[in-house]
Amino acid sequence: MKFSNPIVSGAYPDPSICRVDEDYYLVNSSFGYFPGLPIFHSKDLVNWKQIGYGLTRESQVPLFGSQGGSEPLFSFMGIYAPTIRFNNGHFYIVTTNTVGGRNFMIHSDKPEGPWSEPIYLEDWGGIDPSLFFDPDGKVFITGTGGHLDVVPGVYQAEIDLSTGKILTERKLIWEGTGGSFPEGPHLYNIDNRYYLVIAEGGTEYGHMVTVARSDQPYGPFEACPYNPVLSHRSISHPVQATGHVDFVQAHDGTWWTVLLGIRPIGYPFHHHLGRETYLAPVTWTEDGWPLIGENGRVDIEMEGPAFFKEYNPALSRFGRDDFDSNELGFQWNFYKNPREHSSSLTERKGCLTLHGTEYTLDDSQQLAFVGRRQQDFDCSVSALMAFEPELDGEEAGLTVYMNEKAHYEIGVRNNNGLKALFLRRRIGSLWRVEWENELDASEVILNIRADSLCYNFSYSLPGQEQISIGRGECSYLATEVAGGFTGVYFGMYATGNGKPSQSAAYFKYFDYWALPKEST
Ligand code: 6LW
Repeated sequence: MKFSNPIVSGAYPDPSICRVDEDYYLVNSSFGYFPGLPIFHSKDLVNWKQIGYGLTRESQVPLFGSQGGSEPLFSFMGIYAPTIRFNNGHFYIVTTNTVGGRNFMIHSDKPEGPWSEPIYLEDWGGIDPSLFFDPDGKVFITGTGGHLDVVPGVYQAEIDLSTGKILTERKLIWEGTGGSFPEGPHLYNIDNRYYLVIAEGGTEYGHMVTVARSDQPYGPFEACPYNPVLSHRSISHPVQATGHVDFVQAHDGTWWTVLLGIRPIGYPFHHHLGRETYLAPVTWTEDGWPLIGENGRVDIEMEGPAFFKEYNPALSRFGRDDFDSNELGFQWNFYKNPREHSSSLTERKGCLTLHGTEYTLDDSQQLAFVGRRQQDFDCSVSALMAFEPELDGEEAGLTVYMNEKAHYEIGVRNNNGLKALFLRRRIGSLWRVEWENELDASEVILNIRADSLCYNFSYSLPGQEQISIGRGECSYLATEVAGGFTGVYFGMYATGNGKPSQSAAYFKYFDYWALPKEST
């Protein structure tokens, strides 16, 4: 049966996968969002349900801190490219927190968590760490990049799993085939040979996957004659930038890979939903090399595994959250570790309450923000908000948030004593309130309707019709313009604009619906 890519849409890049009998587990990068490391479960490689997060406590993942240096964008920092593996009854994830620049490992016996405190790898720099359990009992860490590396390439050493101690010299095992940024490596032992699978060309339009193999875990590695075994560079295809794979052998013996890809629009290409997770078959040549997809191409529609029978409608990502539960669903993220008491589901029953901190959406800091990824080009978002901003500067609303330098808001604020509804856009150093009007109502419904080109903003007072107040182009929030590694989030936020807010914002519901293409 055919399935549709991406299998996990929206900003879920750098996928890593493992299998335990007939259960599959997937993890993605999470950058500056909290909780970190979303973990998904599947029985058929196509239907994925989020079951938890690897990083749920600030002690595991400090994401705030001083920006330092002349870094132009801070929000792309945080949790990068994890690897998940299962060995001997235990799950392991190894990853990098680029805020602080350290690699670490967490473990758990239950993939849904809770996961352990981080075990920091004191002598292991760079990014994209991976674990490999050798049949002879040794455990290897493989990774890339980092200021310690004179030569860009894939580095490897033995590691003590319980302490994180690096036991042997860090050795360069492969430089790749000459593409930029050899990264995202994973080592596998397949039919008694060691296969090293990496990404090259950077995570943009030159992205590709190359393979090498050896009889020994440290090489010498022989490059696959069919490299790159995956790349969409320079081809006309709705999916671009494919790469960063992780292989899995399914319980029926077939081979599959997860990978990241983007769905760009316009010309020149730009994409704003971030890098998403795709699935593709892996087949083996007679001379023992893996090929990905159809001749190195991965399509939107592909033939699924034989054990994929149907889509599970219960996994729909659409609907209303009326905040009746005492815990946020897995779709929700904070931006950075949330400040204590900045959000609550119990303070006013049936509402998400936000208390603005001093930070604004222009600061890559602990602002009061609860958001979810945009996962569909054509979609609508609405939230009913009750907010009485008593002091000048206090504001709350809905944001279409790419990063601290690229975001659009529809919100309510106290502007010199006047309660006003506004639409504001920030694009790089350009910043403008596009529309503002006095609001004489205690509750307002804020609406965003997206298509692949524009966000349309409107509001309504309960029981009244929608009033359109303006629009903002998707292209200015695209990665190609805004930078970074993430994708657009729809967020509820509050801020005191330089001082903690005295007035709470109450969100009574939040809707997220996909729209049919024609209706936008
Ligand atoms: C990740 C690197 C990459 O560490 O982008 O696509 C970086 N590849 O492997 C951040 O996602």
